[in-house]
Amino acid sequence: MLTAEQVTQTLAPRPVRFFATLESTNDAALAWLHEGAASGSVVIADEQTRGRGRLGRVWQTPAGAALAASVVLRPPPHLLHQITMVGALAVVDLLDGLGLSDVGVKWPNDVQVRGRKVSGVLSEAAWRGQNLDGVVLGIGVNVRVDFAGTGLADRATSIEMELGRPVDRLALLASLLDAVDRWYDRLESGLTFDCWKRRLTTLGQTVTLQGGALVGQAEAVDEQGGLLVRGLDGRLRRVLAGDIAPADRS
Ligand code: BT5
Repeated sequence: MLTAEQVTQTLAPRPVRFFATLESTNDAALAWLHEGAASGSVVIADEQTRGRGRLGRVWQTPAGAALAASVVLRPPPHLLHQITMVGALAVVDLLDGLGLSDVGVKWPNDVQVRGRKVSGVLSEAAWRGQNLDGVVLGIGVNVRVDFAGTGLADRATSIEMELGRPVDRLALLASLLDAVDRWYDRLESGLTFDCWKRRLTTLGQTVTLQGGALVGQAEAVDEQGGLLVRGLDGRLRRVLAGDIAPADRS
């Protein structure tokens, strides 16, 4: 189990709110953002009871087995769409740093090892009228989640399972947040999009989107994170949010 003392000491001087159990770190971070949290402030939970994926889906975070972190960021509005890329690239760095191979990003927000999902990223923006107040970058990473016998057994994995050895969750958390800082600080450089694109495993694949309404070839991505799909009719369509099948059956 992570404890508040360990986490706050390890991450100091970063402002931290730690919870042994919480519904969702993204909700707590959004509330803190509205209270005026500084950019870089982070909410951590050892366990989430109502972790959220996209489109109201559930993200599992059992106690003692994963990382669940939500970072408050205050980017300029034109870079908002790249915050999810920052999260995915931070996880990729973490996994590369552990020596894992076959690490890639499945559009738009899954980080996979050998084609299995080890991490998910959910960014949620907060607006004040027309103005961007900030964004919460939520990252979930499976460290030793046991998916055996669950519906996710054949498409989710954990770091320890892939590495075949135990890892220190606290050290991983610190490395993950350092990586978030590094990619966030580089946002203005224009590198983020190129690096994210390079790690995407989706380009060139035949994809099925929108529940089968769109089938085609994933040709390209744009700087907003949109996916350009060449349909069977030859037309190029842009998809901003969605899931691609068959690899994703969520
Ligand atoms: C995501 O959604 O992948 C974004 C997940 C973001 C989770 C973080 S944890 C910290 C922060 N606080 C929150 O409440 N959320 C964020 P999506 O692409 O919609 O994928 C969700 C789907 O992934 C589910 O429908 C399942 O099929 C699958 N799934 C659920 N839990 C998983 C897990 N632990 N590992 C792998 N796959 C999982």
